[in-house]
Amino acid sequence: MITLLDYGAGNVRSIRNAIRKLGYEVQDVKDPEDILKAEKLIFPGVGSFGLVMDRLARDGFVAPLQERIRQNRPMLGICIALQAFFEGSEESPGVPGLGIIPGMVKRFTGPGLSVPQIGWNGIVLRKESPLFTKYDGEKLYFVHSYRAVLEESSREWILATTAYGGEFVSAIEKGNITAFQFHPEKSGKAGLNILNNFLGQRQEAIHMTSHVSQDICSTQLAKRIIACLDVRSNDAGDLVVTKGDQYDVREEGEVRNLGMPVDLARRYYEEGADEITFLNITGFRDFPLQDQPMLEVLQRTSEYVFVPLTIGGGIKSFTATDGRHYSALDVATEYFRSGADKISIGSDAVYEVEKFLAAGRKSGESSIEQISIVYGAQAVVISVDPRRVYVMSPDVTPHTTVLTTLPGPNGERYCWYQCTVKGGREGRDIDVVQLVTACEQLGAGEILLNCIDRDGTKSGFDLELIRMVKSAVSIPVIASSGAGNAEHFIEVFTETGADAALAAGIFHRREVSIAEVKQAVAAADIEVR
Ligand code: 1PR
Repeated sequence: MITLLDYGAGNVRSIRNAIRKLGYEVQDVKDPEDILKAEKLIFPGVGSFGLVMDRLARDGFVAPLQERIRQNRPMLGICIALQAFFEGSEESPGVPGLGIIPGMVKRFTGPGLSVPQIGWNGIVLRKESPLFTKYDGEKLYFVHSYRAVLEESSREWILATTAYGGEFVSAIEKGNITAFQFHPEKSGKAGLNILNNFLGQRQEAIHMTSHVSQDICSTQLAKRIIACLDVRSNDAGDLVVTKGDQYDVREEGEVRNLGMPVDLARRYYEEGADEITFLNITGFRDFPLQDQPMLEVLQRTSEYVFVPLTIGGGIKSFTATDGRHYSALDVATEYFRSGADKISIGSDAVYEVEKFLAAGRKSGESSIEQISIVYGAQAVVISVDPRRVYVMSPDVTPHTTVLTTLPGPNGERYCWYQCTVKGGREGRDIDVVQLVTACEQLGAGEILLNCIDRDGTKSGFDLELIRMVKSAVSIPVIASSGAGNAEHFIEVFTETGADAALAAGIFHRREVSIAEVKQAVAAADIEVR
């Protein structure tokens, strides 16, 4: 029996599912004494440092956690839980951590560094640990903007380090107490093995790993390959994966049906997808919390898929038919509790940025701000649906233009990228640079950059668009729309610096497999998992 400290933040369904998949029962901490009584305790951490510490303090969990650590009783912390061992974090000034390890957690900084770090990176083990039995050096999934820095005072705790804009502490361990900055429950089979070692570990039977290294840390964050599933109800009312050309998903009146969402997500997980994204493409006109099938898709997928899941479509505030009001945060919370690691906001982000630009200041009430404050920037993706608007000269528009190698229908050599809402149905007077820079200021952690002109065309990613957005923000950018073959992925990584590349059609139609894409990208000397 494993005891889980669920203090009500973020996606703890995935860790529950991972524990169950490995054959163990899970019980929850109900009151502070349970923390000391538990045989094995898992302390997951999702959200911001301040929020996690406030909730622990509110529920009276801080002292029992400190006591359990002092007693050296088996415990595994994940992500923010590792950071909570320190005295505090730059993320939440003035909020005390557990204070077990001296020092402060600091934000990633560095020229050209995408922050948050999102994706698969390696670890270098600095000492032996029973939790890394059978660990073969695989990359593991990280998602964070703050990290524990290496300091002499924390040396006895350091179990592993990772390089990202310098070396940071990616795992700590002392006796029976361990914590990871990465998410084992989201790190595929490698992560499940590590978790299994903790769950099955008996103190008298410790087999040490043989991978300890004293070398300088030289791990590298991989470029991610993401499979995207556009989901909607077909005319028979079934939730299906669909895909169109330039956002038109119908063929002779019928919605194209490319498979069932849970089955396809499982297939992509098995084939090595680094993440899975679901976009509920008609979410903008539905009441998302009444869309039970979509929540079920997420819940069922998270039983089988142990890489990050993003869900988008319909994340906005709304008033239900019974008059009850739901905020965008309420909607996002429901998705996180159903197994999502990140939510993606499309139309609502455009409306919020229009308000932000008109007011000239943050309101604190936008969906982006509210979700980011509670769940952290890394959980908030902005899905952008731009289309090209051609102009003869940059002077004729207030929008940021590019000199394009693909002139417009009348020979126009410049274009700007107009943001759209409602699945590309309506264009707004806002360009992609305005949108992404404002979203970054409001607290978004990642950009999912589609392109209506390229979507479904298999003609390659819009490199001009991606370069423009990549140079405008410091948060990670996922290139999307237009992948037609493996070379397109090499091209987008070498020519734009995109952090990840997403595709739909070629994977659904089995034209190119995820494994083939990864082999080709790796052969071009680009780091992949
Ligand atoms: O506005 O917050 O409700 O979110 C709606 C979401 O649904 C947005 O993320 C929007 O991009 C998406 N969406 C809406 N309508 C469509 C459509 O196709 N009719 N899909 C749509 C957009 C983009 C990707 C696609 C890639 C790769 N599709 O999902 O999978 O472009 O495609 P490809 O590799 O085949 O070229 P809200």
